[in-house]
Amino acid sequence: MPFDDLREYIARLEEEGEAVRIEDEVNWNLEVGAILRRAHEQRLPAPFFQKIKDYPAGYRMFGAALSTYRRQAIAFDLPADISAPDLQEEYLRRKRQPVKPVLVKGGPCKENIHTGSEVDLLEFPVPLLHDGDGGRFIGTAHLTISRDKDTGWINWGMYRHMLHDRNTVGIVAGPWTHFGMVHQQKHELKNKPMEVAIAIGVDPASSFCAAAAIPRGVSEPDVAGGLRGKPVEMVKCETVDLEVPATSEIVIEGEILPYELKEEGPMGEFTGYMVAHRRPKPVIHVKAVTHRDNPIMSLNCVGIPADDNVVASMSRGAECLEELRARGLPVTGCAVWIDTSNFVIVVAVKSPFPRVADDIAHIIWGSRAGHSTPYIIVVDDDVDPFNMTQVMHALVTKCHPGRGIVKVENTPVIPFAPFLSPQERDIQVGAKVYFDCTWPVEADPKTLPKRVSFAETYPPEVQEKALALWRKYGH
Ligand SMILES: Cc1cc2nc3c(=O)[nH]c(=O)nc-3n(C[C@H](O)[C@H](O)[C@H](O)COP(=O)(O)O)c2cc1C
Ligand SMILES: [Mn+2]
Repeated sequence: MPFDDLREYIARLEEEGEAVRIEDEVNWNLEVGAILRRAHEQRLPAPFFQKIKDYPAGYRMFGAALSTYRRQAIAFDLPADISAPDLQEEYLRRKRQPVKPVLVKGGPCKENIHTGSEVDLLEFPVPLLHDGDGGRFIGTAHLTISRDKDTGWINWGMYRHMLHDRNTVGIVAGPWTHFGMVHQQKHELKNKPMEVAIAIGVDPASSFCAAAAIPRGVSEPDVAGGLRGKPVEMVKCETVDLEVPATSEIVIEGEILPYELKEEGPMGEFTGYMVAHRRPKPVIHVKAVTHRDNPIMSLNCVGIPADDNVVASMSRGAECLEELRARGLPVTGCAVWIDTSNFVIVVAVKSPFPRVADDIAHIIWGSRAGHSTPYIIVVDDDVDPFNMTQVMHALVTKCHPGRGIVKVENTPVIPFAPFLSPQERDIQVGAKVYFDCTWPVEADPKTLPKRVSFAETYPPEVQEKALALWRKYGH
């Protein structure tokens, strides 16, 4: 059965040993961040903080909801130990069967309604996550909801929100994101305000869709319904023309005025560095806040992998796989390694023609899911793209250090990459590279080096004998 809210999901994670209740009082000022950071880095259970300093009993915080494949599998009601490729295939299968949300009259998110001068975002335990952050961040695991009024396209994304004061927050959405595009093209350039809703603490399928690499024009709520096999129940906002999931823990409604900017950041980033400086960013003026009784503030403390950016690891790999298959390329797997801050995509292919790696790299860079990937590795189909050891072996043995490494310069990049120069970050132009680790298909097979391994070097009967001997000796 799909989870109807965050609370049901946390209860299931607790049963599976994937979440832990922290009963000791914790401070929103760095302590919550440190405990969560440790959990992300060590792959510890998701912490569910019960008592927050300075806040009333019942106001809780919950982090790392989807930061492992295991938790994602549980979120989709799949066996927790499903393999990464099977998880991708199931995601793609369900995504092909979208289910539109349904509008309901009311819901738990309306248990408390504050509008106008009653709005006070400091009512909630907003964390200072990293020492050096430019402020407390209220949006680090949430849905930022917006609409393209020309087409009706609803977009959910996860774009960070720094708290400025009791009724304004910032937003950082890259120009390559769907929010960034609609904000710039449909609002700012037309000098129009843009309505926004932020839903914090939602059911896991919806939360997944905010951070997943879902193509342009596709409404994330429809995909969330598909992933759940049941529509998401939505309620109308109080002050803006948008809908939010009825079971959201906290809802923030507001609008962005054209060209209004306020200093924002910095913040620890998903690359494991703090690269971007404090910069002027758009501001959301909050018109209303609604919340459940005893709300749960969901959060991430991004940095060295792995936090909820693992949602992007899984979905980007899946989306690229689908995109490459749609072009008729015999791709057998597509992996984004979670330990690489999603900077590496590995594609396994049965090469249909010489230099297919060049086509693969450019198709990935031309897609929403793969656009910002600085490193692409293409391997033959006998390599498991999820197996870092196998891929590194292929890289150092099959990729020619001259011909096999192909750089593209003067290309759009995301500004967070720590290796970029300050100037490159400013203009968001830099370089990307692909590594062709496939044998040339045009080569005479007899000229290709033969691999030396147990599975490939010995006749089956000798292998069987060796295995039997090892079994006898307990291995
Ligand atoms: C924890 C977390 C924080 C994120 N923060 C941001 C952010 O501040 N700005 C941004 O542009 N993308 C951020 N992302 C990535 C976007 O959520 C992701 O690119 C998503 O696909 C955007 O939705 P869209 O494709 O509909 O634009 C974050 C992702 C996660 C998991
Ligand atoms: Mn989108």
